[in-house]
Amino acid sequence: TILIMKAGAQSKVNYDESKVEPYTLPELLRSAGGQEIKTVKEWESIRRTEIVRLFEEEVYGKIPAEAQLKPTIEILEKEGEAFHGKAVRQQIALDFERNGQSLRVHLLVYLPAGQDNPPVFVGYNFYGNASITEDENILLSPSWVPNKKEFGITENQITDGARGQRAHRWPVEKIIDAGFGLAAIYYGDVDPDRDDFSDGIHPLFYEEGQTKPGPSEWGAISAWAWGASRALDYLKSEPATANSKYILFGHSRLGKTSLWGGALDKRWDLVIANNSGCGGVAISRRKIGETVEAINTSFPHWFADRFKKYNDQENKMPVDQHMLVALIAPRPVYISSAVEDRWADPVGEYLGAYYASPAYQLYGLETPASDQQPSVSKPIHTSIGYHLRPGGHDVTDYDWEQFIAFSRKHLKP
Ligand code: GTR
Repeated sequence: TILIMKAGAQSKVNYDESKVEPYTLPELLRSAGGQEIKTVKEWESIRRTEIVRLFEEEVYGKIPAEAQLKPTIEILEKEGEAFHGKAVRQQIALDFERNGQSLRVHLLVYLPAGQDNPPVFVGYNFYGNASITEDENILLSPSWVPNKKEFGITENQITDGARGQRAHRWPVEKIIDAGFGLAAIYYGDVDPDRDDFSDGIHPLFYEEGQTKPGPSEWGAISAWAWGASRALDYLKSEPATANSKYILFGHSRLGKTSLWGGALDKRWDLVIANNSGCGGVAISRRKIGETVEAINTSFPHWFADRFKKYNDQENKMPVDQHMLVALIAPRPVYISSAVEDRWADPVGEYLGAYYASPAYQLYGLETPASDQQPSVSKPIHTSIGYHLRPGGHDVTDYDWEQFIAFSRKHLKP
């Protein structure tokens, strides 16, 4: 947890299942005009489009159309040897320029040596690419980062002290051994995670005199979703990965990001959201753990401004988070929860996944059989996959074993 809850919001936290008030979810397969959605065609042409628009306008905020901007590419490292020759390391800078402003996004790519077009996990990290593994050759990003003494970060700058600090969340060598590539991006390169809209990608698209996005325009989560797609543009332009399958992975706020990114960009072949909680996969109407009001209070910059009107008004939302998962159909999606991560509402995370099933069923796909959350360490690997593991808010080897097995099963060539 990077930011601490502001006083007030925290006092109302409920963890008691028996205090969940009865709620009705917005209907997934009925259009705003009342039409029942019975076919893939109706889903894709009518309802899906409506739901994307609702999430854009009411929740995450719309990405400007001009943002499909092409960066200048600088190859910082072409072919580094990594993991005793098992992998090839590449480091790339994507330079975006507009309105006299510029933004540099660093991409770190590991590909299994000698393997053409491997499936690739693409994931954001919290403390810079150098934090994900001990590899000393990883370049340090100069972007703003929240201070963290234990990582040697005291002046909002990543230093050598951050190297390898998050290696336990990124079993890079195991990923390589399993035949997958990994592309890593520091999320603060795209938009520093603070309530400040003068930095990151947003200012490149301001009109004259504008200082922050409009009420229905992109917050930070939309910005991060956008950035992941720009990394994908690059990877798809490279012969070594042009025909790869792409898995968008994210933990926590970055799991919220992977779901929204996966919904917006159909080129993601598979989407994984770990411990994504409120604003991710958890059903907002349950109000267990983090609520809409709590998240909008602690992180006012994550969502569109308009999302704040649903503070303590979840029943007025035209969407709930199962509809976000449904937007990923028919592509496989994997949701993971942790028993002690109660702030993210593990039961609500399962239900968010489960209630997306009707969209997947339109495509004839297999979905979880029961609305009862599976027991601990009993993963489900249907088109909508899910597991609950012991422990707290984190990414563990067990999680990665499931991500890899699920991806193998569903991305067979
Ligand atoms: C918490 C926040 C969660 C989650 C988490 C994280 O403070 O309340 O929504 O995003 O941070 O990203 O680790």
